[in-house]
Amino acid sequence: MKKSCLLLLCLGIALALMAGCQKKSDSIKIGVAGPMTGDQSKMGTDFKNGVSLAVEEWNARGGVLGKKIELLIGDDQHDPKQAVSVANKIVNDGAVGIIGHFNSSCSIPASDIYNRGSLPMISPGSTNPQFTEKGYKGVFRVCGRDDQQGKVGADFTNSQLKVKKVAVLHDKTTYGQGLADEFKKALGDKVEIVFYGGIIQGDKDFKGVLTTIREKKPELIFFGGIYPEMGLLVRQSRELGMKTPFMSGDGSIDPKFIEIAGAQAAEGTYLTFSPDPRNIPSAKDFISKYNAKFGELGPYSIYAYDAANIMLSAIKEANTTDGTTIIGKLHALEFTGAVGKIKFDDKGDVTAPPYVVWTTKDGKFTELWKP
Ligand code: ABU
Repeated sequence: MKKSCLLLLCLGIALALMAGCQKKSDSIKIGVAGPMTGDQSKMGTDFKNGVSLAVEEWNARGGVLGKKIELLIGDDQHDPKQAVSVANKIVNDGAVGIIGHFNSSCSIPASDIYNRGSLPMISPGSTNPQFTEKGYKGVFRVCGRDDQQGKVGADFTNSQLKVKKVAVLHDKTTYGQGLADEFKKALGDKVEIVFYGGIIQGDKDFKGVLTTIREKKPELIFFGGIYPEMGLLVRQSRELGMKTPFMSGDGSIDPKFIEIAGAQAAEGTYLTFSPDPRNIPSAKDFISKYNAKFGELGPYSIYAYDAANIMLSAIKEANTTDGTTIIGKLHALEFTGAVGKIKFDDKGDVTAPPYVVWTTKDGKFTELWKP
């Protein structure tokens, strides 16, 4: 009697496991990870929206490899430790590709986890050079790199602003300090760096450091960091009566920056970023669909959308969910997305990195200068 009960129990467990396996193979899972909550959640939400629009379109066409695509959403809260936990969970939950993360300080440690699982990752917005310098075959990004971005900012400063005294500030993160250093290096030695230093990400009062900077009389303040701190820096500098223009990178070009700084204080800020998608004919269809579903486009929404489409195209071409085969297809793919042609080099960087300089005018971002 005891033996038959045990047999029945084993049979039940085996059936349950089989049902689990069956359920697992019903869909193809794609991860999307970034700061979904917290002060940078606008960027994470932009990622999620762009990727979910792409997935919705693929599913309407029947999915990929004959299966529906399921989205696994990971919230790293722009915390490197949390990013590693998120990466482990996404791998364990059976994702075959990942779109993310946003912060370089998250993408870099998370790439160790995805690489171990032979899982391809495409970041829409991690720009620190180190991200693609680890030699991982499965690491890609559809944005440019901070050595390219910093140089464009410096070229603009030297050729257009022609200033001779610059203050360089950063948020001590992989991205922020990395970009500030690339900008400073590319400025060359004809420009005097009258201040160089870091703030703490998450702090709210920067009047101390701004007062120190004011005493040095810079003609430009460069900030390597993200829009929450950039907004406060610009607002508080104006409250101190400072008129010095600011420059920053792609991490600050979000409407939240203008909202935090105030339109008047933000006016005339310079920002390096990719060209305006509103001027790219191939982006029109995506923009109108995105606007109808989610409202205004975020800076990285279109890059997340293209990253998801590239990943799904590679899975389709690979005709398998095997990570190594998908990675091979990603390296070979010549993709035409909403932002135009995208092709990866051996490192996983885009072969044509586009950086231009934007400015803020009447409370809006507008493209100003092309190198
Ligand atoms: N590239 C903008 C900020 C994200 C990052 O690279 O950390």
